[in-house]
Amino acid sequence: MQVSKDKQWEMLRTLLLARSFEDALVELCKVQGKIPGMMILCTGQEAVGSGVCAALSPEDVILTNHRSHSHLLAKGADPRTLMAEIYGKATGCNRGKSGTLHLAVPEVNAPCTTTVVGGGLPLAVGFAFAQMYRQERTVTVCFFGDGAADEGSFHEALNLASLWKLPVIFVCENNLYAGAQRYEEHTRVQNVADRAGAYAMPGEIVDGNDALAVYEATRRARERALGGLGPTLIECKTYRCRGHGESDPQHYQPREEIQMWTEKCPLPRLHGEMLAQGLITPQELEALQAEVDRLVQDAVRFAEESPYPEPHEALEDVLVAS
Ligand SMILES: Cc1ncc(C[n+]2csc(CCOP(=O)(O)OP(=O)(O)O)c2C)c(N)n1
Repeated sequence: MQVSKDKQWEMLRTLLLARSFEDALVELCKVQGKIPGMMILCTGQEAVGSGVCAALSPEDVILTNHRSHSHLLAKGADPRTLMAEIYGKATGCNRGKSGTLHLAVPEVNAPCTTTVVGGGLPLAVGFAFAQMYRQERTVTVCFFGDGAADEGSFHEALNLASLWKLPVIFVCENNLYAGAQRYEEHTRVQNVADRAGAYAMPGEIVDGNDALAVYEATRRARERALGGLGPTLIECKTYRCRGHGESDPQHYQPREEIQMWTEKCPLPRLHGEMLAQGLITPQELEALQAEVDRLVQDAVRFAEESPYPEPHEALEDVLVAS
């Protein structure tokens, strides 16, 4: 099916925005030293967030992991409050308490980021159960890595979602590495999608650097879920072009491998196809790039000019168990 011009523009915009946002983060944390703590980026993997979120409605829920920036931006998170949060500022989407690793943007139905590897999967089952119970016409998407597919939570979540035919889409971003471990070092199962059969659900493999393919697979899985047929597992084959985090020198990733995947970058892939089909002109592409760069610069300015939280706010909005 031909993906509409508007959808392709939407995906291109979120791809460019995510890349520009994270390029700014590299500069801010590695060069300028302005952002402390761990910085985990999705450079090269942006087509997964863009393609998936373009197939969702605003009411659909996403649960994401430590590599969340492109998922959240593609779901519609405000770059200003996201950037301010990453700076730890009071104007951030979580008032400076989450930083980059625990971002939550409930206003776009991205209620939490969990950095517990595999932790999002059972939560997604719970959200999808609530959607079904309330008879909503919405779905839940769970983004997770190939490493998470080896956690017990993955298997429990898929089993229950299948048993109860829940409206959930499991999106595995197989970027070939889990930390410093290559895919073959943590499982003998060739494809994560092969595991879907064990839970009587479809398992689809898509080129994770092709936003259009990811969009189409998600659209089909969403229709299936809304039709009461239950969950789908989508494995997006992609690559982690940077280290696990920005302090990781990537000694274990062969240079030629990084180079090969850099050449498969999802951004030129989409705009190359759009240019070839006459869906965008070179001038429009330049203007779109300038627009997202302006948004990111504005977000950085907003974050820098914002105050840090006051010490007395430390115990506000936190759960205190007694
Ligand atoms: C339960 C748990 N075990 C270990 C870790 C440490 N850890 C953080 S990220 C990561 C690798 C995760 O790999 P993957 O799921 O493939 O996601 P990717 O980082 O490749 O996006 C590990 C082991 C953790 N956060 N949680």
